[in-house]
Amino acid sequence: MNSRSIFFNTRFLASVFSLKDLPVDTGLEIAFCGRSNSGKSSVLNTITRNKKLAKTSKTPGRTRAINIFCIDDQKMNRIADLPGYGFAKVSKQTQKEWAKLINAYLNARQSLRGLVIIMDIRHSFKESDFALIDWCSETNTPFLVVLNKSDKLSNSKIINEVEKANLILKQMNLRGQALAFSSKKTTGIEKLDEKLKRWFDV
Ligand SMILES: Nc1nc2c(ncn2[C@@H]2O[C@H](COP(=O)(O)OP(=O)(O)O)[C@@H](O)[C@H]2O)c(=O)[nH]1
Ligand SMILES: [Mg+2]
Repeated sequence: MNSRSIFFNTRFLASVFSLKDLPVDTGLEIAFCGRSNSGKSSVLNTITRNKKLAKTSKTPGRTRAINIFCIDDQKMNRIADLPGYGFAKVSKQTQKEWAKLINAYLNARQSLRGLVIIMDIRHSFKESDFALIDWCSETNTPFLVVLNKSDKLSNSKIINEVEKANLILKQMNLRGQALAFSSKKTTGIEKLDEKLKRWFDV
């Protein structure tokens, strides 16, 4: 791990339930999105090396807000932890409201630099993940697929899943790539760190 990581001073900025409450739309923002329980908050905590930064939960569907974190006070570079989608146990109405908030965020946010789409490596590319990938494709927004919880699989299965994922993206004619990650073991942290730095242009 690079000791000069730009993410070490990341701090919580705001938790918003509506777009009008978002911090000012300048600088650059990278959104962490994915299905509920895929490990969005854990990946964020791993990349910032701060286990207490974003709340993680064993119970899916807990995060209803968009949580914004500031990684750089001067440039106002930020990470947005979006609510998880696709959690069956909340009401259809609540799911609709979350989807609406995520959609509105994606379409409104001028400072959005790229999407980190987090999936459980064992259950990747669900319909809701494809909806995000399609949105990235239509809007020409860079994205990265993070196949999290790789510690749950053997090395050969990990390689298999990454290859499968990259093939899916290639067949869709997309520039996005997939990488294996484990918040638990910090596998893949260098690659993710490098990608995010490039997006933030630092
Ligand atoms: N084994 C394993 N568990 C993980 C990993 N990342 C997250 N988890 C667990 O998955 C659950 C959901 O994580 P969380 O970060 O809250 O997911 P979110 O809902 O997408 O923000 C928690 O119980 C985490 O401890 C990982 O890389 N490996
Ligand atoms: Mg979360």
